[in-house]
Amino acid sequence: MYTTDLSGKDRKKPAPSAAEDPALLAAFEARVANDEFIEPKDWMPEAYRRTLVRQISQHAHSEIVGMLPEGNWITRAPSLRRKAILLAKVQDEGGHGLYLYSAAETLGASREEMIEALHSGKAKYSTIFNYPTLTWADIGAIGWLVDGAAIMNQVPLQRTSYGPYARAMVRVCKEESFHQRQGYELTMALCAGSKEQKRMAQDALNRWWWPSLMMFGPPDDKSPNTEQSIRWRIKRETNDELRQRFVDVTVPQAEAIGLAVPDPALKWNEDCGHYDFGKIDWEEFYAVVRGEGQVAKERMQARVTAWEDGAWVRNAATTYSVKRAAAKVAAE
Ligand code: FAQ
Repeated sequence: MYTTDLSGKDRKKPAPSAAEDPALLAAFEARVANDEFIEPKDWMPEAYRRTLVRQISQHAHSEIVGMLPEGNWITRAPSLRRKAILLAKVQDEGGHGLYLYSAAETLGASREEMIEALHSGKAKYSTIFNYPTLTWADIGAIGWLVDGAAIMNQVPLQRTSYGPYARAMVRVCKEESFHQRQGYELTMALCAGSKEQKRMAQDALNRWWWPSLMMFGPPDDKSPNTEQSIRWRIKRETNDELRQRFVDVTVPQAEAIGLAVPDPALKWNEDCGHYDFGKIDWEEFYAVVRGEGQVAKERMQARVTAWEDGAWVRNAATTYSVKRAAAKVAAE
């Protein structure tokens, strides 16, 4: 039920519409090739618009669902300092979701439609948020690895071809880079602590490493959207390129604090100047995408409950804004 189906049924493949004017299409492609931003009122191919709505709304859902694994630890943070940091971080993720929903709305998608697609299981969100946070060290691992992977993927998106998405990414990346550092700092503190704390940090790295590599999406030769998205400069780099960069940056960070990356095949390759790494379990990735993640049901139940419990707030805000507008008109 809570699936993010990859089977292809009901899938709207981006394909140029026969009705599209070749001159408009050529002008659009020239602007993209020239690295100009496409803005909401500009003409764009329908498949470009659909691809963006898909990617931006999935991204927004990931930010919102992504509040849950860490939100789970706010009441159990070990100090007031850590609690304040975690509260601020989780709130930032909520803010990212809101910018992203707004960016998708500029393409004609309604907020209700997007939320309904998430709650019904039609829309995807990142696989990473279907894993449980078992110990306090997981909060460090999420900041360090999950935010770290998110930044690696999102820095190039500051130059994505759709203006509102690119501009949202500028602020998101600034905040994500703080998140990454707080996660690494938390993990460093555990590694410099007792034996048991260091063991917890290692255990968290063991559990979050491979799912973090999966965040970048399927390998390039199995990624149906990459080629067209690169052509339209929606994506600026491929899934495999970004994944490799993440491994190259993160392995030395683990070594610096005395943690071992859980991959026996990991080896620096002098010839190409990158780390070689072991095989990713793509069966696990596709199973999580299908909705079989360890805590997928709990995640979606929590979102649906939050949406239903928050109905009165949305109603009150709407009623208040209608009243204010009416009072303004009456006063004019
Ligand atoms: N999970 O052809 P591709 C965060 C889907 S934000 C689930 O390669 P594409 C912040 C994909 O949608 C994390 N589904 O697709 C935070 C596609 O679906 P389709 C989210 C996945 O779009 C931190 C199908 O597989 N970031 O963490 C995943 O070209 C801490 C085929 O794949 C973004 O969304 C996955 N991991 O490339 C919050 C960034 N990977 O066509 C709280 C923006 C792929 O069946 C705490 N998105 N799929 O509908 C992107 O850059 C791209 O959409 C990719 C996928 C790279 C994720």
